[in-house]
Amino acid sequence: MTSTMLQIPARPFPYTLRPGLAALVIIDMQRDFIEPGGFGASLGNDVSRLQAAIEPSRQLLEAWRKRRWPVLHTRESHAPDLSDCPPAKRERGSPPRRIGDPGPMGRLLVRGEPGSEIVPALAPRSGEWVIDKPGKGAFHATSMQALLEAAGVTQLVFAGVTTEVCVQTTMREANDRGYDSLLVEEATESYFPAYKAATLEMIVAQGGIVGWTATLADVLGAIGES
Ligand code: TIU
Repeated sequence: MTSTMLQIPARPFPYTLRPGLAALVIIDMQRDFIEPGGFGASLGNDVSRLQAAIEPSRQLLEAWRKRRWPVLHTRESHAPDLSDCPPAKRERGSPPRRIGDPGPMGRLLVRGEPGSEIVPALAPRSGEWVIDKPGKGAFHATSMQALLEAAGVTQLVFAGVTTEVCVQTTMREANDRGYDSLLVEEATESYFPAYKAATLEMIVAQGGIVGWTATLADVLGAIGES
């Protein structure tokens, strides 16, 4: 860990990254959202769009790992008995398969099932935090805040899916808890391009009301990764 601060060109203004105190938070890069036959597909989405976020997220992950900076992965998932899944979440709408129903990757959004796993390119390694979360926000009903506080993490750099659902919800939760949050543009994706674009704008509006956005090249360049 070093105390030298790094300036990342960002919107709405440069982001000052404190090496070692900024965790990379990769939201829900699970097969259930990215591959056919999972939860995202059951909601009627074209899941192929989300694959674009894998390689940029992998480059961030590699950069953080190389520097031994903290990394946190999240998985939206439920206990096998669905005791942590509010009926309102399971019963909403009329999807062909609901949370907990069997599919080609096992039971949808259930912990331990193949679909719940993070895609192989981003698989967590030992020493990295993995948070299973029942909600869209990663702070809700998890140990995330306690874990970050215990480690002295004060900043969060975000990647993952989907931009306007779990990523934005978690960034807003983080903002209210005092974390400076930066979203890396190419490392996040949505099933709806317009919603991704709108979310990036919402984050930086009003002087960074939620946080910052930056390009992958600007983040990697600022931390010395060519
Ligand atoms: N449906 C959708 O866009 N997202 C989710 O349900 N969860 C996450 O964003 N991870």
